[in-house]
Amino acid sequence: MNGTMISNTLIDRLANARLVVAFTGAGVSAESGVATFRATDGLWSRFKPEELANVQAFLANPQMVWEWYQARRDVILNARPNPGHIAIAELEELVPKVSVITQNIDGLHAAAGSSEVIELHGTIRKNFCQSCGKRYDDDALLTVEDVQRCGCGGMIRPQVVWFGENLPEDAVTLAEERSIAASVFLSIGTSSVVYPAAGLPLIAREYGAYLVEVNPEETPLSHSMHETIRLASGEALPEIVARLRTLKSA
Ligand code: BV8
Ligand code: ZN
Repeated sequence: MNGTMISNTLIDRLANARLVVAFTGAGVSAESGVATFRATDGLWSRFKPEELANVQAFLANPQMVWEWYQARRDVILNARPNPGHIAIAELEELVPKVSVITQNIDGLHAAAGSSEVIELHGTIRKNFCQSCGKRYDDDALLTVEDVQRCGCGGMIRPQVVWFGENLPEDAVTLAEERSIAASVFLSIGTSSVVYPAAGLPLIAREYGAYLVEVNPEETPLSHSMHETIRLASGEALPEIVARLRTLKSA
């Protein structure tokens, strides 16, 4: 089932679902004004991941990497959940269990009211010391211009997963469990190129989930989907929730 149509099959599957996974990437936050990575106006269009989102870049140019994150924090800390985030949270009223597995670091799913949010790539709202691991959770750090030093002399960095770094083990374990148990797995707003996150939709499909892609553009996983919805998440998700609500109230 391809195209912009939202099928009755999907609505039926959701109506009978035990567990629905919403797997999200930067696209779900695009309508909140948060730039994606790989779209033409995306964050990576001016920079390359290897230049910024990795430890070597941070150690070589700590101030440049810190400033890049502060620029993103300025946007993210003023961003609001959009209708796509809100629809995912509302799904919890209609389905026994909803799990959000996100690659995003902006915290907008929690802000929208989703109760289970697995942050595979960390969060931009927290920091820690690159050398000793000490956590620095105070919000004051989210707006300081210059990279700060820990008492041990190490540099303080955002609590995000950089390229070449392992994902948080507990997050990966729970994300895999949810993907295996999913009745419906919605892959929303992700270019499906970064691993191991991009492997989750395939695990879900292997264990029998109905696999759906919500993305205006094709991705390398489009051909593995049972259904692709070529719409923005802020348009498709509220429509899916509205149709599910109608079916359940009939
Ligand atoms: C790991 C956090 C084990 C920081 C990010 C060689 C050496 C080392 C590693 C590798 C290697 N080759 C491959 C790897 C693995 C590597 C990887 O996958 N690389 C890719 C690029 C090939 N992965 C890793 O390194 C991971 N760690 O493997 O550890 C290990 C250890 C040592 C050595 C080897 C392996 C860590 C990956 C996490 C990196 N951190 N971000 C930060 O945010 O600053 S990744 C970054 O890209 C994002 O966090 C996001 O998670 C990821 C994917 O981006 P998307 O979210 O999909 O966003 P994107 O812009 O790409 O796409 C947006 C989509 O939305 C588009 O499709 C667009 O059409 C759509 N869209 C736009 N508008 C809308 C929309 N959809 C719906 N509605 C809309 N309105
Ligand atoms: Zn330290």
